[in-house]
Order: sequence, then structure tokens, then C-alpha cells
Amino acid sequence: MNPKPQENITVPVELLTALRTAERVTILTGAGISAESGVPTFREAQTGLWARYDPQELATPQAFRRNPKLVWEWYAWRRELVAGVQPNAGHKALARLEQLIPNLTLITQNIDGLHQAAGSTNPIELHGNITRTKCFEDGRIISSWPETGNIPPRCPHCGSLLRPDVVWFTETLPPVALSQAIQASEQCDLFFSIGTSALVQPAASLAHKAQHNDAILVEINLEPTPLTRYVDFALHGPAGTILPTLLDYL
Ligand code: BJW
Repeated sequence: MNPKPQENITVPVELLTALRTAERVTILTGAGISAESGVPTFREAQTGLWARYDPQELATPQAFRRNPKLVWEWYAWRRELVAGVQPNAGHKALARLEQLIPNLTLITQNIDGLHQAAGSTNPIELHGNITRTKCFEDGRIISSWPETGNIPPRCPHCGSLLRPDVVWFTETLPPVALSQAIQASEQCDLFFSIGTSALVQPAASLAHKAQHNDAILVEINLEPTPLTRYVDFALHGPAGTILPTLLDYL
């Protein structure tokens, strides 16, 4: 019998079967999973950050070189925003899912730390974490610096500018995180893409790597993305509703 829809969400019975029988599950999340916590996404019309701010002026190393104060202050604003939000039902459902499925790998493009706050252990952070700061020159993580009033502050070791430990456009992703993410994608039999526009590489290619190795693909998003045509199951709606519903059925 097909499970009954709850809150207008129908979960296909075949998806539940795939979830119950999967040996390795890999989940990639994007900004959409944190949207219901009040963290803005990037590319949504009107509400996305890139509708209001130019990524070329804020999220590239060239932008930081041109105007480090502007970039530092923009990230300081976002760091404060993130510090004031809580994980939502979607983050919490994924943390619960980790308890049910031993071989589950959570990969996130988000820099907000909300998966950890919800109880997920050790998510792979592909694009860094906004709470960390590093030296612009050598990438060393810096946890404290003398308050001199400089914006950005300076590295206490070499005097270079400090920057947030996030991955900007044209920068390579943290190599260990990326190789773990590729491995988890290539080895899983069920892959979820949740709350991401599936546009930014190399994260967007992970779903294709999974499918290439015969994994079942599931997408959870408010709307279709370039990935949708490839997936086996597309669930359209808020992750904060769909994921707890999925968990309830399990
Ligand atoms: C909901 C919801 C709800 C809303 N429930 N859903 C190959 C081809 C072409 C280009 C490239 C390529 N390889 C590399 C590039 C260049 C570039 C790239 O991909 N550009 C594309 C835009 C074309 N990639 C890079 O530069 C990467 N570096 C790299 O590959 O180095 C090597 C290299 C360089 C250059 C050339 C070739 C090789 C680095 C990418 C770094 C991305 N950094 C950012 C900023 C991080 C710091 C910060 O936060 O400021 O990461 S950009 C931004 O995008 C952020 C995100 O992690 C990332 C992905 O966005 P995400 O999460 O998908 O968010 P949105 O807003 O796009 O989508 C939200 C979705 O949620 C929407 O679909 C909504 O519908 C949905 N949603 N509410 C469910 N409640």
C-alpha cells in the first residue's frame, strides 16, 4: 500500500524501500536547507544574496584584494546573522536519519554550521565555515588576533590580511573534503540532493558521479533544477517539511 500523503507531501513507496534497503546513503545539501532557519540563499530571485550583492565584488579573491574592508564587513554581517539562527526541522531530520542509517555521509555546501548544531556528526564542508578565519597569504587557520582596529585584522604570524575560511569563486575546494565527498558519492547506492540549485561546480557534479555508479538519485527542492531531469525521485516542497515526513514514514 502507498503511504498516505502528509501535509500534501506524497512519499513514493519505492523511495521508502530504497531508503530502507540502501547500504550507503550520501546526502548533499545547499543553501535551501537553511532557508527555513532564516539564512538567505544565493540565487533565488528577490531573496537570494546574489540578487542584492554582486558575487564578483564579494566572493572572489580578486574582490578581497581590491576591497578587503568591504568583503570582511560583508562576512562579519553574515557571521552575525548565522550566529543568531537555529537549525530547523530539515537539519534535525537529517541528524536523526544519521542515527538510523549507519553508512550515511552528509556533505554540505553551507558554511553556517547548522548541521552540526542539529546533531549531525562530522558533515563534510565543501565550502568552508564562516566561523573560522584564516590567513589570506598561507591559509593557516587563525583563532585569535590582537584587536588593533584594523579591518580586516592582520595575521599575528605574518602580518597578512585575515579572511573568512570559505571557498570563493575560482578557488579550489579543501582537497580532503572534496576527495571524501567524491568517494562517498561514487560509493553510495542512494544519493540525495537537497536545497541546492545544482549550478555550482564541483559540488553539482557529485550527483552525476553517484548516478554513473548506479545510485538512485533523489532531489528535494522548492522547484526544478538542472539536476531534476536526471533524478529518479523529485520531491518539490520545503526541505523542513519533506524531510521530517520522510523520517516519519521510515
Ligand atoms: C529550498 C528551500 C527550502 C530554497 N527547501 N529547497 C565547471 C563549469 C563551469 C564553471 C565552473 C566549473 N568548475 C568551476 C567553475 C567555476 C565556479 C562555478 O561553478 N560557477 C558556476 C556558478 C557556473 N566554481 C568555482 O569557482 C569553484 N572552484 C573551483 O571549481 O575551482 C577550480 C576551478 C576554478 C575555475 C574554473 C575551473 C575550475 C568554487 C565554488 C565556490 C562557491 N562559493 C560560494 C560562496 C561560499 C562563501 C559564502 O557563503 O559567501 O558557495 S557561491 C554559493 O553557491 C555558495 C554556495 O555554497 C554555492 C551553491 O549554492 P546553493 O547552495 O546551491 O544555493 P542557491 O541559492 O544557488 O540555491 C538554493 C536552492 O534551494 C534553490 O534551488 C531553491 O529553490 C532551494 N530552496 N528554499 C528546499 N525551504
